[in-house]
Amino acid sequence: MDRRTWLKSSFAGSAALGLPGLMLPEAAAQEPPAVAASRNGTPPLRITDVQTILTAPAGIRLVVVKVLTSEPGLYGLGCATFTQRARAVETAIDKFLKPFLIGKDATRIEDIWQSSFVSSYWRNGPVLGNALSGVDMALWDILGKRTKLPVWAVLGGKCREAVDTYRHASGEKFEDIEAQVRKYQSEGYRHIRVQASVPGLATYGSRGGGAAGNAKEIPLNRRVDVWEPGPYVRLIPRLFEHLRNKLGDDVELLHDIHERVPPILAMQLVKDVEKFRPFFMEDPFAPEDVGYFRTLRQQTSTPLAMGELFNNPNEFVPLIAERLIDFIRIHISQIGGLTMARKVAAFCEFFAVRTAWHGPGDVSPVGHACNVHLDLAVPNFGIQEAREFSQAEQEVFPGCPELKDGYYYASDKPGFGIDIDLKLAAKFPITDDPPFDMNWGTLRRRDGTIVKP
Ligand code: GCO
Ligand code: MG
Repeated sequence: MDRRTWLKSSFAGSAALGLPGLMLPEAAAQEPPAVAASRNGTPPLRITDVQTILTAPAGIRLVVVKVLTSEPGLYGLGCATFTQRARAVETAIDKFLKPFLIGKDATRIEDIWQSSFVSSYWRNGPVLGNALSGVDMALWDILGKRTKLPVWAVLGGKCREAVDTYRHASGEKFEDIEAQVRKYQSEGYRHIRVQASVPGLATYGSRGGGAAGNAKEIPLNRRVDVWEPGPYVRLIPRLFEHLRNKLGDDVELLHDIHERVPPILAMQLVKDVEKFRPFFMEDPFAPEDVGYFRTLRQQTSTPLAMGELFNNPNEFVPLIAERLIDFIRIHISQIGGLTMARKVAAFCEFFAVRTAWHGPGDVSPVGHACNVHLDLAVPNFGIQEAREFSQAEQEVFPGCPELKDGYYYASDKPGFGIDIDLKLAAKFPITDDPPFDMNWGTLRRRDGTIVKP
């Protein structure tokens, strides 16, 4: 019996179950009156195209998706930015998701998420997660535009008027970092992430330091950035001490360990800075070492933030359910977009975990808009990583979230309130040579051992 006959036979009984005419995919045209009535005269909204836009107005490879519909002029935008593998995400969308989605009902956001998620059989992971996110966010943007509501209203309305943010201060000299913190305070920021570079070492989040094998004549893929954890974990507590002595307690200080040190040293560092009351210490461990959180939690009450590298629920559900972290730092497009992120936020609520979505330069302005709309609508909002959008970004993406006095403000326009100028976006093509920033995968100890970046 071929599949079609089997389907027909297995659904034949649906009437008996009171499911009037459960439609087979190709029977969509003959919608049962109930379904047609539910659209009260509005024609079915079909997906007519899925376009992938790669642009780099700030020199960072961004991937944005535009979903077009059967309603003239109605389209949505979504972020699918995995900057280290931009072309791979483009292929996943153009070659696989697009043919799977054309003609489908654009209002069925959850069903499209679930069916796209399993359409590759093997699922989760950064490439497929970002591809799905681009489409998913765009469908929420469309729903907002169609209902003439901002997405924060579609999600249940505002829990606050604006979104508190944090910015990055970094440098080699403590005085330089202190000066940056003071500058941000004068601009209204209350939360500042502080990163210091270790002289002679390539330190995360702070230029300076040094890299041995980086002479220009060495091919990019064979360059080496030298890193040693010891000097770093002994330096950061001194940085916090300096800043607390100079700035007092009124400023919230954050720090990103960026999973770069052996777990036991990360535990030492998190405990050593406890007396300086950091707002949170981020990514003490790599996703592969989350088992250490149970031990760390027993030994310190320093707030812990984790998650930008997560793209599988099995990575974050146990950490949240066991109350082993305090802030979830997920990069929303890595987990498939808004449909999944709003569930993560709701799940976190039951365990007093607050949101702190990933928000650096390799989240597109569309992704930032999505972050902000969700931040406004969830009760357990914690803080939002922010960045100032460059002039070029604001021109390519009219409607970027506004940043004022340390707060992000979302637009009241329908959808995410952000658009894209395709002509202008094309003026900032991404570079394919090299295909990604080769400062990932080049970090090594002095003895040449590779280090997680
Ligand atoms: C952060 C992150 C970023 C990442 C970057 C990777 O906390 O903002 O750690 O800086 O390293 O997004 O591409
Ligand atoms: Mg980080």
